[in-house]
This record gives sequence, structure tokens and C-alpha cells, in this order.
Amino acid sequence: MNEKTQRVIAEVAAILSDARRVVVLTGAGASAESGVATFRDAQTGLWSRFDAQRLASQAGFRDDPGLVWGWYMHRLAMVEVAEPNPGHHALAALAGEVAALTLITQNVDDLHERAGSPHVLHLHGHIARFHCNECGAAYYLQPEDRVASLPPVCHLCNGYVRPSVVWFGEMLPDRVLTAAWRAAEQCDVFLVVGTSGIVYPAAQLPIVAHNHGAQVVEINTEPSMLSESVDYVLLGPSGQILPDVLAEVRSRRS
Ligand code: BJW
Ligand code: ZN
Repeated sequence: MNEKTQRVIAEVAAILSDARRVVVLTGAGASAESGVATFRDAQTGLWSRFDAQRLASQAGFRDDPGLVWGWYMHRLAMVEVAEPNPGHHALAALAGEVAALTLITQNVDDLHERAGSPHVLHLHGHIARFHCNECGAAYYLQPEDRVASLPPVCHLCNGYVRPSVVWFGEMLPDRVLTAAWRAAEQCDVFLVVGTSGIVYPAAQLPIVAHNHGAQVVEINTEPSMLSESVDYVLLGPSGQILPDVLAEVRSRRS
């Protein structure tokens, strides 16, 4: 780690230690070191091989339900074999080191929960939950559904079943978004980890926090759409930077 990064980590640890309320927003980059593909990374991102903006939409599902179903079953399998990385573990531990921490994620995996973070606000839903695209009834995935060429059909209305994720053009879950917005308005420090900051309304949350007086810290391997509006940028993989931040917060307490 270079001297500048070390200095910024010390400053970030100081503001985290003094904060009354901390909010963390994670994106696909937070799960990248667990082997879960991000969306927009040029070489490895999901969108380099698929027209994912189309697949992650009602129009794409209606045009080719089998293709969309297969894409999600492939990604579900990827998430199921993934393990939380040191960044997930550091965030779970950070909750015990600061006064209050709200964890918001855009990710549809459950790696934060598996690392021990309770009450995660999932803005874009869950890849391992399913419901009917027509009537909304919950559906429990059966082993044979994983290899089927079409989505299963709803027992109540015969509509196609879909993953309980938020596609483009769909509303985010109201209670989750309201809680995330309120937390952003009320925090002193907002940590934004591994997101390109392209997708709204999630990308608005650090701006909301900044406009309400919070210090905003970004952790990302590359500059993002948000970098120019934040107070601190820590360039590097979250699986390395977050444990370093946690260690510095802990060393201030001892
Ligand atoms: C690392 C790393 C490492 C790598 N360590 N970092 C305002 C303006 C313009 C448009 C809109 C607007 N408001 C709404 C819209 C429309 C639209 C939108 O935002 N469009 C944009 C493309 C412009 N938004 C919506 O439609 C949303 N709904 C909505 O607003 O409803 C109201 C409404 C309805 C109708 C009309 C108008 C309003 C819904 C958005 C749903 C997003 N859904 C997805 C798919 C989820 C399901 C699935 O998984 O398939 O969510 S899209 C995809 O993008 C996914 C992600 O959660 C989301 C964000 O991606 P993320 O996490 O930032 O990933 P990447 O890949 O982009 O970036 C990874 C980052 O990590 C990079 O920066 C790397 O450098 C970094 N990284 N390794 C740290 N180791
Ligand atoms: Zn139904």
C-alpha cells in the first residue's frame, strides 16, 4: 500500500470512529473477489457477453423467457458456489466497531448475510427468490427448474415465474428504498463500495448523503461516475481496502 492510500485510510478510520451513523452502499465490485461477475467491467462483466440491459427487463423476458430464465439459473449457480470475501467480512465486523451502521446493497446475492451482516437493505432484490410475473405469487424453486428451457409456470394463474430481482423500468421495493433514503439523509459518513454509480435511484444515495452534510468515501478499483462528487477516494480492491480500514478503526479504539 502506498503512503497516500495509508494516509487516506487513517483519515477515513478517524471519521468512521467519530460518526454517530454510518451507511455503506455496495455494488457488484464488492462481490467480484468472490467470483461473482460484475455487470459493466469491459472484459469480465456480464454485459460484455450479453445484452444484459435487455435481459434484465420486462421486454427481454417477454421476448425470450427461456433465454432470460437460463441466464438467471446460470448466475444463481455462480452465486451459490461463491463465498464471502474479506471485504464482506470486514463490513460485518465494522458494524460492531462504529456507533450504528446501515448496510445497503444493489447486489442480488446473499454474501453480506453469509458474512454475518444482518438486516441488509437489498435495493435490487434477491436472485434466489422467485415469484409469478403475472400475479406476484411466491414460487419455490424445484431442482428440475434449474435445467429447464422455459421458466416454471405459476400454480395459480399459469403465468411465467421470474427471479425476484428489480429489472430496468421497475420500481425498487418501496420500504427498502424509503429506509435507504432516510439512512442516507441521516448519516455522518457514507461509504460507497464497488459500484459504477450508473444505475438510479441507487446512484443518488451518496449524493443525498453529501447534500445532507455527510462525508462520502468511495472504495473502487477504478474511478467511477461518483468519484468527482465524493470526499475521499480509496482506489483498490474492496477485499483488501476494507480489512485495512477495519484494522485502522480497531487500532484507534485500543
Ligand atoms: C471493484 C472491484 C473490487 C470491480 N473492489 N470495486 C435517472 C437518470 C437516468 C435514468 C434513470 C434515472 N432514474 C431511473 C432511471 C432508469 C434506470 C437507470 O438507472 N438507467 C441507467 C442505466 C441510466 N433505473 C431503473 O429503471 C430503476 N427503476 C426505477 O428507477 O424505477 C422508477 C422508474 C420506472 C420507470 C421509468 C422511470 C423511473 C431500476 C434499476 C434496476 C437495476 N437492476 C440491475 C439488475 C438486477 C437484477 C440482476 O442482477 O440481473 O441491478 S442492473 C445492474 O446494475 C444491477 C446492479 O445492481 C446495478 C448496478 O451495477 P453496479 O453494482 O454498479 O455494477 P457495475 O458492474 O456497473 O460496476 C462494478 C463496479 O465495481 C465498477 O465501478 C468496478 O470498477 C468496481 N469493481 N471489482 C472494488 N474488487
Ligand atoms: Zn401467477
